[in-house]
Amino acid sequence: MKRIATIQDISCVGKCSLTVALPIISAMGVETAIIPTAVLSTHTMFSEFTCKDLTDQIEPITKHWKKENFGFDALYTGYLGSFEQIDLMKEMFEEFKTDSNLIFVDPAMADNGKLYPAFDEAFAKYMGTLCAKADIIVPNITEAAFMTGIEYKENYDEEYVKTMLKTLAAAGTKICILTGISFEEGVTGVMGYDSEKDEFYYYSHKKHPRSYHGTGDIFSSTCIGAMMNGMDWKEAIAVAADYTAECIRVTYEDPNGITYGVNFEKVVPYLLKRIGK
Ligand code: PXL
Repeated sequence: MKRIATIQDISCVGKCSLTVALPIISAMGVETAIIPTAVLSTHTMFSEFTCKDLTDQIEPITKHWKKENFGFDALYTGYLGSFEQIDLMKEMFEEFKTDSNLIFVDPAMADNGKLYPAFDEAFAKYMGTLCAKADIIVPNITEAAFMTGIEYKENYDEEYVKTMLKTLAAAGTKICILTGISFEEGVTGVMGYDSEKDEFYYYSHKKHPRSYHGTGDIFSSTCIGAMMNGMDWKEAIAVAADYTAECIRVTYEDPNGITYGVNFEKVVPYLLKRIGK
């Protein structure tokens, strides 16, 4: 059985970060070790929330893991709360990187042209230095714009997206994936770039008329889960995009649906079928 470690916060209500990563990746048949970086009452898009920072637990946990000789087929970081946590992730990558495992970074920090409430531009740039150390990254256009310094645009063409991907890759990442890429009305998708092969790949699907919080985390978790199931990055982003879109569809079609996240739980059977389980 494959084993990964994912490092991100627990938002107790909010269906994002660890509360989606753990169930989704586990359901895909992959052992999922976690390091909670903070415990919040909800994600930060609510008007108020509590937050207990757990930065001081990260090093003791990784030290113990090292002592036990634990190894991981992938390390996956999501929402991180501070420069110090980014530095600790860099150290963790050094400690746990092998010739065959995968470092996967989702720089979860912004969307729709804006940084999440807890962050500023300096933090976004610093997250870029963590992305540079990853094998695969999955920013949206907003996050990529903040990290590269390329102007954020709502309307763009293929050239803009390809330039963004090449700029991200030039910083050091092998495979860069941009999420939420739409070139036409009613259609959205993801575009990836493999810098070693100098190869682009775009996967698109119907765009649903609503967006929800936490879907980036669902995409990332599914993507790493699919890769741990032997899929290459192109197959993995297609599965992840389809599952995320299904999660959105069932949520807005639910007359009593919540608004702060998606009903990803309902669509787990679809996901397992999609990966042949
Ligand atoms: O889904 C990203 C995310 C994760 N964790 C926390 C968040 C957010 C987005 O706002 O606030 C705490």
